[in-house]
Amino acid sequence: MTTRLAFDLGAGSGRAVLGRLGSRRIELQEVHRFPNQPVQAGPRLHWDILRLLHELKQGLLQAKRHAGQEPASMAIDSWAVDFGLLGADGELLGNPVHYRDRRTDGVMERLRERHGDEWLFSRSGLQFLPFNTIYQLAAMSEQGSPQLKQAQTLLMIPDLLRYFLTGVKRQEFTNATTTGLLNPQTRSWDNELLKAAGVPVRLFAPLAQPGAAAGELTEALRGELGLGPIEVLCAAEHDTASAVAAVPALEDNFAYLSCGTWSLMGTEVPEPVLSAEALRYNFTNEGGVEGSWRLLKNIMGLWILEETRREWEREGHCPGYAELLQEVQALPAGGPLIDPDDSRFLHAGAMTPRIREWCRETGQPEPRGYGGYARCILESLALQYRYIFEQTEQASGRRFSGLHMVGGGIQNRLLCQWTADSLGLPVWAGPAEGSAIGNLAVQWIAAGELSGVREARRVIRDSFDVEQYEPSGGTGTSAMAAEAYGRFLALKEKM
Ligand code: LRH
Repeated sequence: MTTRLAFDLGAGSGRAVLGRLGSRRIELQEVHRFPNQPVQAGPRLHWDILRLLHELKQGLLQAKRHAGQEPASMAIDSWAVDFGLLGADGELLGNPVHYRDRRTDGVMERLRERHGDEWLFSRSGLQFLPFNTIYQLAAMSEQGSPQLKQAQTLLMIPDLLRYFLTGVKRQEFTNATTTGLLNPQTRSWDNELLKAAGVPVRLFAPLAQPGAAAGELTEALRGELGLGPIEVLCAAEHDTASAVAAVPALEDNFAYLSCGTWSLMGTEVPEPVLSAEALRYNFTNEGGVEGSWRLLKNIMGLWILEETRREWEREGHCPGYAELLQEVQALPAGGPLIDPDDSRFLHAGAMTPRIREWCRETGQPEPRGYGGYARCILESLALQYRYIFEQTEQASGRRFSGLHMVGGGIQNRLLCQWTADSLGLPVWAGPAEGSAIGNLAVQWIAAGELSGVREARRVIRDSFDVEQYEPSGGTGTSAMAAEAYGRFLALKEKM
């Protein structure tokens, strides 16, 4: 049985996962886990890219130690939209900047004004999010960035880390579809969009598909780590693309929610949906495995709770997760709600003042105590899931009989239950390691050990527990869930 290695990097942590594929069964072994801590340096919020490279090296060593030999292949997936720029000599010109940095403030608005939403959306198929790569690059261009002037190659985060390991520069397709610079109809970089953003065309090369070969570990690195050769592949390098490839759905028409720092909700479609409705709802089209597209929306996700907990930690006390959820459950329904997708919740920093502000502006009482804030955030998320679920049905012209949830966020069982209650439909939760499994699945498909995504999903379904949550009180939304949703919509209207 061969072992293969997935590196899955999230906005808060990363992991190295060994995968073994037996007779129609997958076994996973997490061999290394590490924090991914952004660093504020002067005015800029950065990713600590060299630390991440260091952790990848540790992961490679741990993989060999656990498997007793080098894995047959490895691939990397990570969060989308961020990148590094290389100079003519192949050196990294600057430390990659975090998508939550404020350098893009106002940039998207200016581009939308200048070119119009219809034009931008019809060419890129992407939802308007201020941190999309196109706006990050436009910000650099507007500011006359010397780095951008010097740059010869742009590499997205997994491309860049893979380049550090192999010396091979390849831009991978699924992550490229999150930039806002790719045309989903031609499936390649769009020169008009590049021109509109003031981005040099020379930074972009033909794209590599998920599963494509991307070199081997360099000899220097093998010497440094004492490792033999390891084949390096492109995964579906956007973590959401990997996560959705691992949704254990057996039907073609299904709704998913990839639940982590972000909540990504949508459905898989054979062609990008560039309709007026998709634009009005601000949906996105992101490229997936085997030519599929994800019609989806970013929902602010567990980020608000994670950031609130960091705020409490800075203040000296934060209840543990289990304790916090107990407090949440002890509180009565009918407490204050927020719109989790209000842009004020996007940036890092203290969240509770922003939550209080939102409550004040909408005439609601402030949340009280740790449990009050956590309840407000989680209940609002579950309600926003229903809101976007209904929009997904409308934008895709489909009806769904339930929702597949994957990703680390499903460990929050209360959120899964409230999502089922809010939708009035079953939720199928699992697996939690969606992105790492999808990353491995692409490697198995590339090696001919699985025939394609359809088979991969079947094997994933046979290998991992999927927990079913039924709406409390039976199918259909309960009176309580309906009341909360009505109140939620009325509050959104006010803003
Ligand atoms: C989730 C994710 C999401 C992007 C965001 C930047 O990790 O990749 O799909 O929109 O990070």
